[in-house]
Amino acid sequence: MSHVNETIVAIATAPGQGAIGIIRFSGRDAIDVVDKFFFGKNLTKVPANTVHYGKIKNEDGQMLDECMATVFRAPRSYTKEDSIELSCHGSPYILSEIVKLFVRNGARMAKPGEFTMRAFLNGQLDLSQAEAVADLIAAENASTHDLALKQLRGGFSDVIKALRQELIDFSALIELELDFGEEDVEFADRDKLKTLVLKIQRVMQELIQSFQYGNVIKNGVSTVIAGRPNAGKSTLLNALLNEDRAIVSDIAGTTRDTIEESLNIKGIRFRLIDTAGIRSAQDVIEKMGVEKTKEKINQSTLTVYVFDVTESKPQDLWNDIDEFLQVNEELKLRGRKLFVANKMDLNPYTDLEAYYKEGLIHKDNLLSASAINKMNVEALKDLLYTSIIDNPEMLDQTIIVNNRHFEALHNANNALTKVLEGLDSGLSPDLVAMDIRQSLYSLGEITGEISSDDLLDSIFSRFCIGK
Ligand SMILES: Nc1nc2c(ncn2[C@@H]2O[C@H](COP(=O)(O)OP(=O)(O)OP(=O)(O)O)[C@@H](O)[C@H]2O)c(=O)[nH]1
Ligand SMILES: [Mg+2]
Repeated sequence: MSHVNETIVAIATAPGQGAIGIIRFSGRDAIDVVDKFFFGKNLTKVPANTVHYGKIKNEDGQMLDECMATVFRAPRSYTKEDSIELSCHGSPYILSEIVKLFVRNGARMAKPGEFTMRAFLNGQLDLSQAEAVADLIAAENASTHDLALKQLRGGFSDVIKALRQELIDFSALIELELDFGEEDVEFADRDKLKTLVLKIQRVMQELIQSFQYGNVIKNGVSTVIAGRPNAGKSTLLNALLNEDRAIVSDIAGTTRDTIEESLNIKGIRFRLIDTAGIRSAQDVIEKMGVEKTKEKINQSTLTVYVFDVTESKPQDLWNDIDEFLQVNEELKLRGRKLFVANKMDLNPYTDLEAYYKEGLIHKDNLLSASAINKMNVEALKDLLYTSIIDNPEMLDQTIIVNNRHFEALHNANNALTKVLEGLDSGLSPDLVAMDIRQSLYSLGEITGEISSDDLLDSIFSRFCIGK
Protein backbone atom coordinates (compact mmCIF):
# COMPACT_ATOMS: atom_id res chain seq x y z
CA MET A 1 0.00 0.00 0.00
CA SER A 2 1.56 3.21 -1.12
CA HIS A 3 0.18 5.44 1.61
CA VAL A 4 2.00 3.45 4.26
CA ASN A 5 5.27 4.76 2.89
CA GLU A 6 4.23 8.30 3.41
CA THR A 7 4.95 10.05 6.66
CA ILE A 8 1.85 11.64 8.05
CA VAL A 9 1.81 14.48 10.52
CA ALA A 10 -0.91 16.13 12.62
CA ILE A 11 -1.38 18.14 15.75
CA ALA A 12 -2.70 15.62 18.22
CA THR A 13 -3.84 17.90 21.00
CA ALA A 14 -7.08 19.84 21.08
CA PRO A 15 -7.06 23.12 19.18
CA GLY A 16 -6.33 26.32 21.07
CA GLN A 17 -3.84 27.44 23.65
CA GLY A 18 -2.54 24.80 26.03
CA ALA A 19 0.47 24.13 28.22
CA ILE A 20 1.68 21.48 25.81
CA GLY A 21 0.86 20.75 22.21
CA ILE A 22 1.73 17.46 20.61
CA ILE A 23 2.56 16.84 17.00
CA ARG A 24 2.41 13.30 15.88
CA PHE A 25 4.26 11.63 13.02
CA SER A 26 3.86 8.14 11.63
CA GLY A 27 5.32 6.30 8.66
CA ARG A 28 8.31 4.34 7.49
CA ASP A 29 10.49 7.46 7.35
CA ALA A 30 8.93 9.34 10.23
CA ILE A 31 12.06 9.29 12.40
CA ASP A 32 14.32 10.45 9.55
CA VAL A 33 11.93 13.20 8.62
CA VAL A 34 11.79 14.60 12.15
CA ASP A 35 15.48 14.13 12.85
CA LYS A 36 16.50 16.53 10.06
CA PHE A 37 15.08 19.48 11.97
CA PHE A 38 15.43 18.16 15.51
CA PHE A 39 18.56 19.37 17.26
CA GLY A 40 19.44 17.19 20.20
CA LYS A 41 20.17 13.49 20.15
CA ASN A 42 20.27 11.76 16.79
CA LEU A 43 16.75 10.31 16.84
CA THR A 44 17.56 7.71 14.22
CA LYS A 45 20.01 6.13 16.67
CA VAL A 46 18.07 6.24 19.95
CA PRO A 47 16.37 3.15 21.37
CA ALA A 48 12.65 2.64 20.95
CA ASN A 49 10.25 4.11 23.47
CA THR A 50 12.51 6.81 24.75
CA VAL A 51 11.98 10.53 25.22
CA HIS A 52 14.52 13.16 24.19
CA TYR A 53 14.88 16.88 24.58
CA GLY A 54 15.80 18.99 21.59
CA LYS A 55 15.20 22.13 19.57
CA ILE A 56 13.24 22.35 16.38
CA LYS A 57 14.89 24.68 13.90
CA ASN A 58 13.59 25.57 10.47
CA GLU A 59 15.47 25.55 7.15
CA ASP A 60 17.14 28.85 8.05
CA GLY A 61 18.35 27.53 11.37
CA GLN A 62 15.82 29.66 13.25
CA MET A 63 14.54 28.03 16.41
CA LEU A 64 10.80 27.40 16.44
CA ASP A 65 10.46 25.68 19.80
CA GLU A 66 11.99 23.39 22.37
CA CYS A 67 10.36 19.97 22.39
CA MET A 68 10.41 16.52 23.86
CA ALA A 69 10.47 13.85 21.18
CA THR A 70 9.08 10.44 22.01
CA VAL A 71 10.38 7.86 19.59
CA PHE A 72 8.43 4.68 18.85
CA ARG A 73 9.66 1.96 16.56
CA ALA A 74 7.57 -0.45 14.53
CA PRO A 75 5.79 -2.55 15.46
CA ARG A 76 5.55 -1.19 19.01
CA SER A 77 3.61 1.95 18.37
CA TYR A 78 0.01 2.89 18.07
CA THR A 79 0.06 2.63 14.30
CA LYS A 80 2.56 -0.24 14.33
CA GLU A 81 4.79 2.03 12.25
CA ASP A 82 7.78 4.12 13.25
CA SER A 83 6.29 7.10 15.01
CA ILE A 84 7.31 10.21 16.82
CA GLU A 85 5.41 12.43 19.14
CA LEU A 86 6.79 15.91 19.58
CA SER A 87 5.63 17.59 22.75
CA CYS A 88 5.98 21.29 22.18
CA HIS A 89 4.72 24.41 23.87
CA GLY A 90 1.00 24.72 23.37
CA SER A 91 0.86 27.80 21.21
CA PRO A 92 -1.32 27.21 18.15
CA TYR A 93 0.99 29.44 16.11
CA ILE A 94 4.15 27.54 16.99
CA LEU A 95 2.47 24.20 16.44
CA SER A 96 1.27 25.14 13.00
CA GLU A 97 4.67 26.57 12.07
CA ILE A 98 6.29 23.27 13.01
CA VAL A 99 3.73 21.23 11.08
CA LYS A 100 4.26 23.47 8.04
CA LEU A 101 8.02 22.98 8.30
CA PHE A 102 7.62 19.22 8.08
CA VAL A 103 4.99 19.37 5.38
CA ARG A 104 7.52 21.29 3.29
CA ASN A 105 10.06 18.61 4.08
CA GLY A 106 8.80 15.10 3.60
CA ALA A 107 5.60 14.69 5.58
CA ARG A 108 2.01 15.26 4.63
CA MET A 109 -0.97 16.30 6.70
CA ALA A 110 -2.84 13.31 8.08
CA LYS A 111 -6.46 12.92 7.14
CA PRO A 112 -9.00 12.74 9.97
CA GLY A 113 -8.68 9.39 11.70
CA GLU A 114 -5.74 8.36 9.58
CA PHE A 115 -3.54 7.30 12.51
CA THR A 116 -6.31 5.06 13.75
CA MET A 117 -6.90 3.79 10.25
CA ARG A 118 -3.26 2.79 9.95
CA ALA A 119 -3.42 1.08 13.31
CA PHE A 120 -6.41 -0.82 12.06
CA LEU A 121 -4.82 -1.63 8.70
CA ASN A 122 -1.65 -2.81 10.39
CA GLY A 123 -3.59 -5.12 12.64
CA GLN A 124 -3.11 -3.16 15.84
CA LEU A 125 -6.79 -2.60 16.45
CA ASP A 126 -9.83 -4.54 15.53
CA LEU A 127 -12.86 -2.69 14.31
CA SER A 128 -14.60 -2.48 17.65
CA GLN A 129 -11.49 -0.95 19.14
CA ALA A 130 -11.33 1.54 16.32
CA GLU A 131 -14.91 2.45 17.08
CA ALA A 132 -14.08 2.87 20.74
CA VAL A 133 -11.46 5.37 19.74
CA ALA A 134 -14.07 7.28 17.80
CA ASP A 135 -16.32 7.26 20.87
CA LEU A 136 -13.55 8.62 22.96
CA ILE A 137 -13.02 11.47 20.56
CA ALA A 138 -16.68 12.37 20.85
CA ALA A 139 -16.53 12.15 24.64
CA GLU A 140 -13.55 14.40 24.72
CA ASN A 141 -15.39 17.13 22.90
CA ALA A 142 -18.34 16.92 25.27
CA SER A 143 -16.20 17.08 28.34
CA THR A 144 -14.03 19.96 27.22
CA HIS A 145 -17.28 21.75 26.67
CA ASP A 146 -18.13 21.29 30.32
CA LEU A 147 -14.81 22.46 31.56
CA ALA A 148 -16.05 25.52 33.37
CA LEU A 149 -13.73 25.92 36.28
CA LYS A 150 -14.66 27.38 39.56
CA GLN A 151 -12.05 29.67 40.96
CA LEU A 152 -10.73 30.11 44.42
CA ARG A 153 -10.54 33.63 45.57
CA GLY A 154 -7.00 34.73 46.16
CA GLY A 155 -3.84 34.08 44.26
CA PHE A 156 -3.15 30.45 45.07
CA SER A 157 -5.54 28.80 42.74
CA ASP A 158 -3.52 29.52 39.60
CA VAL A 159 -0.40 28.16 41.22
CA ILE A 160 -2.15 24.95 42.18
CA LYS A 161 -3.65 24.63 38.75
CA ALA A 162 -0.29 24.95 37.04
CA LEU A 163 1.33 22.43 39.37
CA ARG A 164 -1.58 20.08 38.97
CA GLN A 165 -1.23 20.26 35.22
CA GLU A 166 2.42 19.30 35.50
CA LEU A 167 1.38 16.37 37.62
CA ILE A 168 -1.21 15.35 35.05
CA ASP A 169 1.48 15.32 32.41
CA PHE A 170 3.63 13.05 34.54
CA SER A 171 0.70 10.88 35.33
CA ALA A 172 -0.01 10.50 31.64
CA LEU A 173 3.56 9.33 31.07
CA ILE A 174 3.30 6.79 33.86
CA GLU A 175 -0.01 5.53 32.55
CA LEU A 176 1.69 5.11 29.23
CA GLU A 177 4.32 2.93 30.87
CA LEU A 178 1.49 0.76 32.10
CA ASP A 179 0.30 0.37 28.54
CA PHE A 180 3.61 -1.17 27.70
CA GLY A 181 3.07 -3.75 30.38
CA GLU A 182 5.96 -6.07 30.94
CA GLU A 183 8.46 -4.09 28.89
CA ASP A 184 10.76 -2.15 31.14
CA VAL A 185 10.20 1.39 29.92
CA GLU A 186 10.34 4.60 31.88
CA PHE A 187 8.81 7.60 30.16
CA ALA A 188 8.45 9.57 33.34
CA ASP A 189 11.69 10.90 34.75
CA ARG A 190 11.50 9.86 38.41
CA ASP A 191 13.83 12.58 39.66
CA LYS A 192 11.83 15.32 37.98
CA LEU A 193 8.65 13.81 39.32
CA LYS A 194 10.08 13.86 42.82
CA THR A 195 11.13 17.49 42.48
CA LEU A 196 7.65 18.39 41.30
CA VAL A 197 5.95 16.53 44.13
CA LEU A 198 8.15 18.29 46.67
CA LYS A 199 7.37 21.63 45.07
CA ILE A 200 3.65 20.98 45.29
CA GLN A 201 3.97 19.89 48.88
CA ARG A 202 5.72 23.13 49.77
CA VAL A 203 2.82 25.12 48.34
CA MET A 204 0.35 22.83 50.13
CA GLN A 205 2.08 23.43 53.43
CA GLU A 206 2.01 27.16 52.95
CA LEU A 207 -1.67 26.92 52.17
CA ILE A 208 -2.43 24.69 55.10
CA GLN A 209 -0.69 27.18 57.32
CA SER A 210 -2.62 30.11 55.96
CA PHE A 211 -5.89 28.24 56.16
CA GLN A 212 -5.15 27.52 59.78
CA TYR A 213 -5.23 31.23 60.34
CA GLY A 214 -8.90 31.27 59.81
CA ASN A 215 -9.42 30.98 56.10
CA VAL A 216 -7.98 34.40 55.82
CA ILE A 217 -7.46 33.96 52.14
CA LYS A 218 -11.16 34.02 51.56
CA ASN A 219 -12.40 36.36 54.24
CA GLY A 220 -9.44 38.60 54.83
CA VAL A 221 -8.07 40.01 58.05
CA SER A 222 -10.08 43.00 59.13
CA THR A 223 -7.66 45.84 59.77
CA VAL A 224 -8.93 49.19 60.99
CA ILE A 225 -6.90 52.33 60.39
CA ALA A 226 -7.78 54.77 63.14
CA GLY A 227 -6.46 57.98 64.59
CA ARG A 228 -7.13 61.64 65.08
CA PRO A 229 -8.43 63.78 62.22
CA ASN A 230 -5.66 64.73 59.81
CA ALA A 231 -3.22 62.18 61.18
CA GLY A 232 -2.74 60.83 57.66
CA LYS A 233 -4.92 57.71 57.80
CA SER A 234 -6.25 58.04 54.27
CA THR A 235 -2.80 58.89 52.95
CA LEU A 236 -1.51 55.73 54.59
CA LEU A 237 -4.33 53.65 53.10
CA ASN A 238 -3.48 54.97 49.65
CA ALA A 239 0.20 54.27 50.18
CA LEU A 240 -0.55 50.70 51.24
CA LEU A 241 -2.77 50.14 48.23
CA ASN A 242 -0.44 52.04 45.96
CA GLU A 243 -3.34 53.95 44.48
CA ASP A 244 -5.39 57.01 45.25
CA ARG A 245 -8.38 55.32 46.75
CA ALA A 246 -9.33 57.63 49.61
CA ILE A 247 -9.63 61.38 49.41
CA VAL A 248 -6.86 63.17 51.22
CA SER A 249 -6.92 66.80 52.32
CA ASP A 250 -5.59 69.06 55.03
CA ILE A 251 -9.12 69.67 56.24
CA ALA A 252 -9.75 67.69 59.40
CA GLY A 253 -12.67 65.37 58.93
CA THR A 254 -12.10 64.58 55.27
CA THR A 255 -13.09 60.97 55.65
CA ARG A 256 -16.70 60.89 56.78
CA ASP A 257 -17.56 57.26 56.48
CA THR A 258 -15.50 54.13 56.43
CA ILE A 259 -13.74 53.00 53.29
CA GLU A 260 -12.85 49.37 52.83
CA GLU A 261 -10.29 47.98 50.41
CA SER A 262 -8.50 44.70 50.26
CA LEU A 263 -4.76 44.26 50.13
CA ASN A 264 -2.91 41.04 49.52
CA ILE A 265 0.32 40.65 51.47
CA LYS A 266 2.22 37.47 50.63
CA GLY A 267 -1.00 35.59 50.04
CA ILE A 268 -2.94 36.87 53.02
CA ARG A 269 -5.77 39.20 52.32
CA PHE A 270 -6.18 42.19 54.58
CA ARG A 271 -9.38 44.16 54.59
CA LEU A 272 -8.17 47.68 55.26
CA ILE A 273 -10.81 49.91 56.77
CA ASP A 274 -10.13 53.63 56.73
CA THR A 275 -12.22 55.43 59.32
CA ALA A 276 -13.23 58.97 60.15
CA GLY A 277 -10.82 60.67 62.53
CA ILE A 278 -11.58 60.39 66.19
CA ARG A 279 -10.95 62.94 68.92
CA SER A 280 -12.57 63.93 72.17
CA ALA A 281 -16.05 64.56 70.91
CA GLN A 282 -17.48 68.06 71.07
CA ASP A 283 -21.03 67.38 69.97
CA VAL A 284 -23.55 64.61 69.59
CA ILE A 285 -22.91 63.93 65.92
CA GLU A 286 -19.20 63.63 66.50
CA LYS A 287 -19.79 61.39 69.48
CA MET A 288 -21.74 59.07 67.24
CA GLY A 289 -18.89 58.98 64.77
CA VAL A 290 -16.43 58.13 67.53
CA GLU A 291 -18.65 55.34 68.79
CA LYS A 292 -18.87 53.92 65.32
CA THR A 293 -15.10 53.84 64.92
CA LYS A 294 -14.68 52.27 68.34
CA GLU A 295 -17.08 49.56 67.32
CA LYS A 296 -15.07 48.90 64.16
CA ILE A 297 -11.93 48.67 66.22
CA ASN A 298 -13.53 46.18 68.57
CA GLN A 299 -14.63 43.98 65.71
CA SER A 300 -11.35 44.05 63.88
CA THR A 301 -8.47 41.65 64.10
CA LEU A 302 -5.88 44.37 63.74
CA THR A 303 -5.89 48.07 64.44
CA VAL A 304 -3.36 50.43 62.94
CA TYR A 305 -3.44 53.54 65.08
CA VAL A 306 -1.92 56.49 63.19
CA PHE A 307 -0.72 59.62 64.94
CA ASP A 308 0.93 62.78 63.70
CA VAL A 309 4.29 63.27 65.43
CA THR A 310 4.05 67.03 65.01
CA GLU A 311 0.69 67.13 66.79
CA SER A 312 0.65 64.33 69.31
CA LYS A 313 3.05 64.32 72.22
CA PRO A 314 3.49 61.00 74.02
CA GLN A 315 0.96 61.95 76.69
CA ASP A 316 -1.60 62.82 73.97
CA LEU A 317 -1.15 59.44 72.40
CA TRP A 318 -1.56 57.63 75.69
CA ASN A 319 -4.71 59.62 76.47
CA ASP A 320 -6.15 58.81 73.05
CA ILE A 321 -5.45 55.16 73.57
CA ASP A 322 -7.22 55.18 76.90
CA GLU A 323 -10.17 56.90 75.41
CA PHE A 324 -10.51 55.25 72.01
CA LEU A 325 -8.80 51.92 72.02
CA GLN A 326 -10.34 50.91 75.32
CA VAL A 327 -7.35 48.97 76.31
CA ASN A 328 -8.24 46.57 79.00
CA GLU A 329 -7.14 43.04 79.68
CA GLU A 330 -9.84 41.56 77.53
CA LEU A 331 -9.28 43.78 74.53
CA LYS A 332 -5.54 43.50 74.65
CA LEU A 333 -5.95 39.83 74.01
CA ARG A 334 -8.35 40.35 71.17
CA GLY A 335 -7.44 42.65 68.32
CA ARG A 336 -3.77 43.40 67.99
CA LYS A 337 -2.74 47.07 67.94
CA LEU A 338 -0.03 48.55 65.77
CA PHE A 339 1.07 52.17 66.06
CA VAL A 340 2.29 54.35 63.24
CA ALA A 341 4.16 57.55 64.06
CA ASN A 342 3.35 59.49 60.90
CA LYS A 343 4.71 62.63 59.26
CA MET A 344 8.24 61.83 60.32
CA ASP A 345 9.41 63.89 57.34
CA LEU A 346 8.28 67.01 59.20
CA ASN A 347 9.97 66.00 62.41
CA PRO A 348 12.75 63.58 61.55
CA TYR A 349 14.38 63.80 64.98
CA THR A 350 11.33 62.68 66.88
CA ASP A 351 12.34 60.53 69.82
CA LEU A 352 10.24 57.43 69.22
CA GLU A 353 11.20 55.79 72.46
CA ALA A 354 9.46 58.58 74.31
CA TYR A 355 6.20 57.09 73.05
CA TYR A 356 6.87 53.63 74.46
CA LYS A 357 4.49 52.49 77.14
CA GLU A 358 4.94 49.39 79.18
CA GLY A 359 3.08 46.42 77.78
CA LEU A 360 1.36 48.57 75.19
CA ILE A 361 3.69 50.42 72.88
CA HIS A 362 7.13 49.06 72.21
CA LYS A 363 9.63 48.66 69.41
CA ASP A 364 7.76 45.68 67.94
CA ASN A 365 4.48 47.45 67.34
CA LEU A 366 5.52 51.06 66.84
CA LEU A 367 6.70 52.11 63.43
CA SER A 368 7.79 55.50 62.19
CA ALA A 369 6.52 56.49 58.77
CA SER A 370 5.91 59.20 56.29
CA ALA A 371 2.79 58.12 54.49
CA ILE A 372 3.07 60.91 51.99
CA ASN A 373 6.54 59.72 50.93
CA LYS A 374 5.68 56.04 51.34
CA MET A 375 8.49 55.76 53.82
CA ASN A 376 8.28 52.51 55.82
CA VAL A 377 5.10 51.43 54.09
CA GLU A 378 6.74 48.13 53.14
CA ALA A 379 7.85 47.67 56.73
CA LEU A 380 4.26 48.20 57.83
CA LYS A 381 3.15 45.50 55.39
CA ASP A 382 5.68 43.11 56.90
CA LEU A 383 4.42 43.99 60.35
CA LEU A 384 0.82 43.34 59.33
CA TYR A 385 1.81 39.99 57.90
CA THR A 386 3.84 38.83 60.88
CA SER A 387 1.11 40.01 63.25
CA ILE A 388 -1.09 37.32 61.75
CA ILE A 389 1.43 34.61 61.09
CA ASP A 390 3.26 34.82 64.41
CA ASN A 391 0.27 35.07 66.67
CA PRO A 392 -1.58 31.83 67.19
CA GLU A 393 -3.97 33.54 69.57
CA MET A 394 -5.37 35.30 66.51
CA LEU A 395 -6.89 31.97 65.68
CA ASP A 396 -9.68 32.34 68.19
CA GLN A 397 -11.23 35.31 66.62
CA THR A 398 -10.80 34.65 62.95
CA ILE A 399 -13.48 32.87 61.03
CA ILE A 400 -13.42 29.08 60.93
CA VAL A 401 -11.55 27.45 58.14
CA ASN A 402 -13.22 26.23 55.05
CA ASN A 403 -13.27 22.59 56.04
CA ARG A 404 -13.64 21.24 52.57
CA HIS A 405 -10.52 23.00 51.36
CA PHE A 406 -8.61 22.15 54.47
CA GLU A 407 -9.46 18.50 54.11
CA ALA A 408 -8.59 18.48 50.43
CA LEU A 409 -5.24 20.08 51.20
CA HIS A 410 -4.48 17.43 53.77
CA ASN A 411 -5.58 14.62 51.50
CA ALA A 412 -3.49 15.93 48.63
CA ASN A 413 -0.53 16.31 50.91
CA ASN A 414 -0.86 12.76 52.21
CA ALA A 415 -1.28 11.31 48.75
CA LEU A 416 1.80 13.18 47.58
CA THR A 417 3.78 11.81 50.51
CA LYS A 418 2.72 8.34 49.39
CA VAL A 419 3.90 9.11 45.86
CA LEU A 420 7.29 10.08 47.27
CA GLU A 421 7.49 6.97 49.41
CA GLY A 422 6.49 4.87 46.42
CA LEU A 423 9.17 6.42 44.27
CA ASP A 424 11.79 5.92 46.95
CA SER A 425 10.94 2.29 47.49
CA GLY A 426 10.69 1.56 43.78
CA LEU A 427 6.98 0.81 43.90
CA SER A 428 5.49 -0.46 40.65
CA PRO A 429 4.20 2.22 38.29
CA ASP A 430 0.56 1.18 38.62
CA LEU A 431 0.60 1.84 42.37
CA VAL A 432 2.48 5.11 41.96
CA ALA A 433 -0.06 6.10 39.32
CA MET A 434 -2.85 5.39 41.79
CA ASP A 435 -1.36 7.70 44.40
CA ILE A 436 -0.84 10.38 41.81
CA ARG A 437 -4.45 10.07 40.76
CA GLN A 438 -5.52 10.50 44.37
CA SER A 439 -3.39 13.65 44.65
CA LEU A 440 -4.80 15.01 41.43
CA TYR A 441 -8.28 14.43 42.70
CA SER A 442 -7.66 16.28 45.95
CA LEU A 443 -5.85 19.11 44.21
CA GLY A 444 -8.73 19.40 41.80
CA GLU A 445 -11.13 19.73 44.68
CA ILE A 446 -9.28 22.79 45.87
CA THR A 447 -9.33 24.59 42.57
CA GLY A 448 -12.76 23.27 41.67
CA GLU A 449 -11.59 21.76 38.43
CA ILE A 450 -12.26 18.27 39.52
CA SER A 451 -13.13 16.13 36.60
CA SER A 452 -12.13 12.55 36.08
CA ASP A 453 -12.01 13.33 32.40
CA ASP A 454 -8.87 15.39 32.89
CA LEU A 455 -6.60 12.45 32.93
CA LEU A 456 -8.44 10.77 30.15
CA ASP A 457 -8.28 13.89 28.02
CA SER A 458 -4.61 14.23 28.58
CA ILE A 459 -3.76 10.62 27.89
CA PHE A 460 -6.07 10.47 24.97
CA SER A 461 -5.04 13.64 23.26
CA ARG A 462 -1.43 12.62 23.55
CA PHE A 463 -1.47 9.00 22.74
CA CYS A 464 -4.48 7.96 20.83
CA ILE A 465 -4.91 9.99 17.76
CA GLY A 466 -3.88 12.97 15.75
CA LYS A 467 -7.37 13.71 14.58
N1 LIG B 1 4.20 66.04 55.58
C1 LIG B 1 3.37 65.02 55.60
N2 LIG B 1 2.06 65.24 55.38
C2 LIG B 1 1.22 64.18 55.41
C3 LIG B 1 1.68 62.88 55.66
N3 LIG B 1 0.62 62.03 55.62
C4 LIG B 1 -0.46 62.79 55.38
N4 LIG B 1 -0.12 64.10 55.24
C5 LIG B 1 -1.00 65.26 54.98
O1 LIG B 1 -1.87 65.40 56.07
C6 LIG B 1 -3.15 65.85 55.63
C7 LIG B 1 -4.23 64.89 56.12
O2 LIG B 1 -4.07 63.66 55.49
P1 LIG B 1 -5.26 62.60 55.36
O3 LIG B 1 -4.68 61.37 54.81
O4 LIG B 1 -6.43 63.20 54.68
O5 LIG B 1 -5.57 62.43 56.89
P2 LIG B 1 -6.75 61.59 57.55
O6 LIG B 1 -6.20 61.04 58.81
O7 LIG B 1 -7.34 60.65 56.60
O8 LIG B 1 -7.77 62.74 57.90
P3 LIG B 1 -9.36 62.64 58.12
O9 LIG B 1 -9.93 61.78 57.08
O10 LIG B 1 -9.78 64.06 58.00
O11 LIG B 1 -9.56 62.11 59.50
C8 LIG B 1 -3.07 65.94 54.13
O12 LIG B 1 -2.78 67.25 53.76
C9 LIG B 1 -1.89 65.03 53.80
O13 LIG B 1 -1.26 65.40 52.60
C10 LIG B 1 3.08 62.68 55.87
O14 LIG B 1 3.60 61.58 56.07
N5 LIG B 1 3.87 63.78 55.84
MG1 LIG C 1 -9.16 60.43 55.89
